[in-house]
Amino acid sequence: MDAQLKIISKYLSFILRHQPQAIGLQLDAQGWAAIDELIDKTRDHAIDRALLELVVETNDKQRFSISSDGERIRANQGHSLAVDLQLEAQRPPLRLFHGTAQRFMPSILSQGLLKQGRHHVHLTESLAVARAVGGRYGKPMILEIAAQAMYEAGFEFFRSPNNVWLVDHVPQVFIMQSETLAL
Ligand code: HQG
Repeated sequence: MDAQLKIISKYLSFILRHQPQAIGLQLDAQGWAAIDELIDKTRDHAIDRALLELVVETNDKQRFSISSDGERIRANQGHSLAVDLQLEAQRPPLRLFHGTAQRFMPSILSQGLLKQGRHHVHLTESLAVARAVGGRYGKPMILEIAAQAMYEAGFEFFRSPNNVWLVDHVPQVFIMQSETLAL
């Protein structure tokens, strides 16, 4: 991703996931912002419609969606704000991965995976993604989650449009810490 697009993506993540009020923007209950208003209120960053579309299209993790009428934009996941993305619960694959830092392990093994500041615990089908996510906070550790066993036990799983699996909490019993997955 081009450096300028990456800066704008990070800025949009901040606004659309966490603090729209920082620029006086209001999201609706499903997390959508009016594009014209967003462009107007981010004037200092000189984001026009074409640049916004480029950020959305080229984003490495497909973090944003534009509504089908082209008028609104929202983050696909990762919010700390209370928004209802209206995702449908669905059956997850047998296993999912979660990348974390090795230093969090004692706490994770006693409390399970908690959503911390976000809406959900984030899980992925991709080992490579889990490795990269875990590496953001320290020496990475990849956990294997018995997702379907959790589902059978009644936990609801959601999948964001950019393929992040979301769940409220992962109790310890469903977490497998494989030596071969420790990096
Ligand atoms: C850890 C990125 C101690 C958890 C990625 C993680 C992801 C615990 C951190 C998305 C814990 C929370 C989210 C416990 C969980 N004790 N630590 N009981 N339970 N943790 O950033 O999953 O680039 O809120 O392992 O791709 O790292 O932003 O969550 O290390 O999808 O689009 O607490 O962010 O996407 O950190 O990352 P985060 P995450 P974007």
